[in-house]
Amino acid sequence: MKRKVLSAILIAAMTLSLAACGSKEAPADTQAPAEAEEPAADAEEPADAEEPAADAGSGDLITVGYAQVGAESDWRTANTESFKSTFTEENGYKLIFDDAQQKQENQIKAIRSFIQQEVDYIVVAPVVETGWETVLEEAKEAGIPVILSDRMMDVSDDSLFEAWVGGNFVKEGETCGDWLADYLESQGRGEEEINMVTIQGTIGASAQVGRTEGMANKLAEHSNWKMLDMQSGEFTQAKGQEVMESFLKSYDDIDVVICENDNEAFGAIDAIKAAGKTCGPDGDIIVVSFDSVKAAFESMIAGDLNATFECNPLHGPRVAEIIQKLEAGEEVDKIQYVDEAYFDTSMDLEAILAERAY
Ligand code: GYE
Repeated sequence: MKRKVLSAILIAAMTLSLAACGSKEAPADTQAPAEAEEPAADAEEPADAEEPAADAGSGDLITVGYAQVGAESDWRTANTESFKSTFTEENGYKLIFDDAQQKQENQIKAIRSFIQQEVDYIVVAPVVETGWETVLEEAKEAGIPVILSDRMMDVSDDSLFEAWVGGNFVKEGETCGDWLADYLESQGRGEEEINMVTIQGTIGASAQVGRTEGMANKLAEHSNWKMLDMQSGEFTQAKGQEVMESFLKSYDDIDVVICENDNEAFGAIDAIKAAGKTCGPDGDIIVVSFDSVKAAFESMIAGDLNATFECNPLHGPRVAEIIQKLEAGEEVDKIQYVDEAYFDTSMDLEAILAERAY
């Protein structure tokens, strides 16, 4: 069925190719078959980014290709949901969603497919920071604006993207270090030798690089803090558990475990309990993490997690605002940080959880 629709589009496109060539605003009648045949729910379905080339333009709809990292965490699920609920046909968009399963090569393929489909905008949440120049040049040559969201890209020419919106990961790491200093002080442990381990995120991802760096800045301020080990838990619960199991085998005096996202902390907590140890405010090991998803509040309420440093995933409306400004020919701020807070067990967590959007 879908193939037939594509053939129809291709035939229509070929007939009108001279008129439509190179134009993002193809004549409305070229798009009519696609509009009529494609159910509205299509925008919600993960479209296959590998489909053969066809102009993805949809009449008056703005077509947006989103190259998503994967589905590795609660944060990511909330982020995907934010895009799917924002970029709807009702709101004037056609979303082509691609899940790269945490692999950069898949994201590069998805971006190339978006270029082939002549989308109006490409949005990327890059898995890692480096290695994007070539594919971004290709998008630029095709005249398709690229917007980065969530994680950053490290590119020498910043005209390769229009704007970036996301969390300030270094600041998140520093907030974590400051919180830890205050907490230890409040426990009368300000001068004690403190042994720490870190379960890092995906190595080379901005969220990993920034949080590790922010925490390292604070570590340098406390000569009694010792970082015993750091290993990647790939931002997943399963890997977080695995890494914590191995840390517990190697070190018998861990005071603090820093998890670079909440899901890794859930895995670490399981590993700590399985090893017969305790954690949280009344336990042997202090556990802190990043994101502040709903399940992290439940974990704090259960007495397992000590604190979580917020990272807001609701970037759909923020990216839509950037697109609307670009459509109107307005200037957009190149780098847009989102304000973020933190939460710990001294707060009224039940009340905060009741109001929490993710
Ligand atoms: O912390 C983690 C997710 O890039 C900020 O990616 C994001 C991170 C987030 O897998 O849970």
